[in-house]
Amino acid sequence: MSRHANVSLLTLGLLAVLCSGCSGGGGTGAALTNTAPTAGFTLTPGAGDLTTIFSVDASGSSDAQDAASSLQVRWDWNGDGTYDTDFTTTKTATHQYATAGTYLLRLQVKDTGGLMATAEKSVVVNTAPTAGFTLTPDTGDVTTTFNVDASNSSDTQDAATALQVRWDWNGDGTYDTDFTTTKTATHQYATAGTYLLRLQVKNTGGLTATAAKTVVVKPTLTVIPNPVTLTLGQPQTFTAQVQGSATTTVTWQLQEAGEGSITTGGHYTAPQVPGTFHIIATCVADTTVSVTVPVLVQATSGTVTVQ
Ligand SMILES: [Ca+2]
Ligand SMILES: [Ca+2]
Ligand SMILES: [Ca+2]
Repeated sequence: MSRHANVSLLTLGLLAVLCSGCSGGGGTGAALTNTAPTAGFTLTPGAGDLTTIFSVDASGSSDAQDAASSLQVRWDWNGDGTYDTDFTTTKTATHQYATAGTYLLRLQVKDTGGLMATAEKSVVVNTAPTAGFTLTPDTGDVTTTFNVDASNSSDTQDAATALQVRWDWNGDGTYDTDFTTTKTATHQYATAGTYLLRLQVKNTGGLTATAAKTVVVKPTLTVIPNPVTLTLGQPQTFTAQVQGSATTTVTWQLQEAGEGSITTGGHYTAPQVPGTFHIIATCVADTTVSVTVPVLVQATSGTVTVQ
């Protein structure tokens, strides 16, 4: 019993010493070991131009001892070491740059103990490129290969070779090619129409510019037969083939009025006099598209007299 009591006393004494040391030392240690906050912020957008309002948000900053809400922040917009705002607990701010360039945007965070931390992000303040291109030809038909060349696009910061381009052939707002540094491209249209051909140019800062040109694509018209040789009064049916248009009808007319006759269906009857006449077929879809067929009407079938 006596031995047990001694052990208990010894244990109590030891615990008392340990507790006293722990509790006293722990309290003092917390006060002395304030640690610096951790600085972090988001920048939106990461690049822009002189019209861009950049938003920063340091809400992601933290501190082991302080609530985030009690941390103070300030900003150096241009990384020159001079903070451009006062310390505030408001973590969000906006800034617009007056001059193009690449800036080191710096955040400083201060905790309630006065300890600091900084974080930085690079921000590119760019100017948009200038978009320009040539279109050759600007009028054609559904068999035409149209050539575009955006080589005359330019940028203040980037070499022309670094600029990327893409094309919207039909102006529907959906770009039909991927971005590429190759400035030339070709396109052929399957359907006749007037299209707004749009170029978009992107510089290395991600800024874009567009340019557009109107391209006129006509249907094609083929008349069979063409040309043709007929005898006096001989009938001939002409066939018109329209490509690139939903409306495939044509109108028929004689260039030399009264010399023979032609129906709306293209059924021609040669005149009773020899000579060279012309049939004109015109697209209903586009009256600027027509084909003139020479018709040689001979007095005697199969006999040609050469003097
Ligand atoms: Ca702290
Ligand atoms: Ca500054
Ligand atoms: Ca398109």
